[in-house]
Amino acid sequence: MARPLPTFKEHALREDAFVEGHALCPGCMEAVTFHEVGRATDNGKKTVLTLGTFCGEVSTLMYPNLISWGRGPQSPELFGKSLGVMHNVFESSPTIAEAVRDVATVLEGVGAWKAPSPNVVALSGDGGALAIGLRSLLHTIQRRARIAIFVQMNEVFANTGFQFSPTALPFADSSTAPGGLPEDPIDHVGLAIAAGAAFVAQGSPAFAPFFAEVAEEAINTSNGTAVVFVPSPCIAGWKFEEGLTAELGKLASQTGLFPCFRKRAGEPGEVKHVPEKGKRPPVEQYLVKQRRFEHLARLVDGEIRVTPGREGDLAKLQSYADRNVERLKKWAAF
Ligand SMILES: Cc1ncc(C[n+]2csc(CCOP(=O)(O)OP(=O)(O)O)c2C)c(N)n1
Ligand code: SF4
Repeated sequence: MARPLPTFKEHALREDAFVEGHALCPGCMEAVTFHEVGRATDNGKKTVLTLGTFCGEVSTLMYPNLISWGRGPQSPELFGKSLGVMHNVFESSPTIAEAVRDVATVLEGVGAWKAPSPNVVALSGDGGALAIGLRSLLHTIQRRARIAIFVQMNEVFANTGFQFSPTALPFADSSTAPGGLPEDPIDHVGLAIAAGAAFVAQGSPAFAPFFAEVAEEAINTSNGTAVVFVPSPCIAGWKFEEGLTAELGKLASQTGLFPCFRKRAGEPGEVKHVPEKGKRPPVEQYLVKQRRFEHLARLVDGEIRVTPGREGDLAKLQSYADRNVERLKKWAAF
């Protein structure tokens, strides 16, 4: 990295780039993520965002009536505060970001770009990055493109009707896989590391200092691709009560289903915010707060009631959480 990373306080005092008016659902984690990413890009460099089609795009760019990105009207001398947004097709956010970086590199090479090298940031959903766009993601990483990618992990194709995504937890209900599928989700962290990413992280803005560090480190990665997977509670698709977004963000890590993780290539990584086995909250504590799992277990008078006959499926989910933590520890040591 070119310079020391800012402290959490310095990060928090930076100017945001995600502004009022967006139409994300109240309680959507993506809004919190975008504020943090916005602050991390306020570092004196022009920022170019590429947005695939996902909730974070369709709900923030309704041109010409609504544009929720930018740092307000700035004078031309404040080039380092400016932010350009490129909307691209569903699966191509990393590829378009890579092209932006290539153009910037050529302009710098011929002396036509005299400002500091820009921040180039790709945003997409998990369907865009890990289902239809997996090729785009992995090849951009493999080419060591100097961009940062933030993937919103809501485990469904939300904006088109909550269809199944390969990141979905076993037995999570979706519109195209009612009751969910029994298979483990795709190993997204492992795929990004195996493809050669310079920095890979998973983290929820519910762990604010951790997420700020990870966002800053990703934006400031200059020797390859940085990929950050952001577990993103989706109030409309997961069907939880208002006010639970941060709690679900924390439980996702603490149960071992989506632990906080970070690793720089060639250095030991860390798995964080997940207690040792035996001290972790059982997965049903997380599941009963979401109606997408109500066929497995639900809360009755404050007590967890497992649906008769589904005990084995719950055990499978618990086994996945435990194996997931062990697998991430292995990737951390890779
Ligand atoms: C090639 C292609 N196939 C399908 C679509 C329709 N489409 C647009 S966004 C989307 C789902 C996006 O899912 P995800 O990336 O997970 O983002 P989310 O909606 O959950 O935020 C689909 C299927 C498309 N735009 N282009
Ligand atoms: S549908 Fe889900 S991901 Fe989309 S804006 Fe609403 S809460 Fe966010």
